[in-house]
Amino acid sequence: MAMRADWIWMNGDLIPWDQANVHVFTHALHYGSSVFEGIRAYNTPKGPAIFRSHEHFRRLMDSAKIMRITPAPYTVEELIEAAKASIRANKQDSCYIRPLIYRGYESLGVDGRKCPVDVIIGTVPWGAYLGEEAINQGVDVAVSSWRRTPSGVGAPLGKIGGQYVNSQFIAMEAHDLGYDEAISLDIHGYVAEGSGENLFMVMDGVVYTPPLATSILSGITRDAVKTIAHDLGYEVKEMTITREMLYLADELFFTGTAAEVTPIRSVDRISVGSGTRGPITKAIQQRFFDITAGRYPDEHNWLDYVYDQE
Ligand code: PPE
Repeated sequence: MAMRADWIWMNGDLIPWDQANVHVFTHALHYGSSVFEGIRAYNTPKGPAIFRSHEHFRRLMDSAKIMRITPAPYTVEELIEAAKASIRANKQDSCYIRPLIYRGYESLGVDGRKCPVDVIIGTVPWGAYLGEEAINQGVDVAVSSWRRTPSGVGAPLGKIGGQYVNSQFIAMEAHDLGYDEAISLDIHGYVAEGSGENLFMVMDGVVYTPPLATSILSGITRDAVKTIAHDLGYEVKEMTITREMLYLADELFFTGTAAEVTPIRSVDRISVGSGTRGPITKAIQQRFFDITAGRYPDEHNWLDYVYDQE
């Protein structure tokens, strides 16, 4: 069934889902001139809470700046309020929030800056990205034959619609070959990330993740997981990672808003460690899910409640 909700926020108003349409000459549809976010709101004992709302909407503004959609038509605070209004209107306990800023309908031509800037925020149900089972059992991945779009060709730090053609190549190839997902390498052959997730590696008790300069998105879950790993007493390092390190790693896992923390149990059909979820992955997952469920104290102020707290 199609992903949907009753109401969607569009250009300042909450409107019925089925009325949120665009013209087929919308610039973004032809040229990928859009920027977006993916954010989760979690069900907690104090009602739905948006995970790291400010960081996500600030990154949306950063993407807009890279895409030369300036000035942004709304502030971070206005967009957070709009997302909350949509969650309330849809009576959602938890959801996936998809803000999208895009060049609308005016005329063709690659430089779309004559086209209007339109903004939507949809809040929709979305379960485990790589399947419920994947959270416990892990996923089987391959190293993609597609390289990640490098900086200077694209702008990997921007979450820009058109750049997700590269992600689609990576994901489609992986699925056609019978894998759940793939790990892309950057243009130099160093490990970058998944099609829609950042990557972490555990080796001899140390937690590693590739640096921003390896053509990755600056993931907000990546940042949260670095903090959690540190809180749990693990050493966390950014390190350039090579393909064969993936084969020798004790543990590997993906992080992302949609993927949350998902273990990787094999790469190129080679088992990662014991071939099951590793203990450090499990501990990090547990803390992540405890915080987002409101079961563990929100020490880093990551939860933004949708309803006013007494
Ligand atoms: N890298 C890429 C390329 C990416 O798209 C995402 C998010 C991440 C890393 C992780 O970033 P963060 O969510 O801030 O931890 N991918 C979004 C889109 C998924 C989709 O299929 O759409 C997401 O997870 O919401």
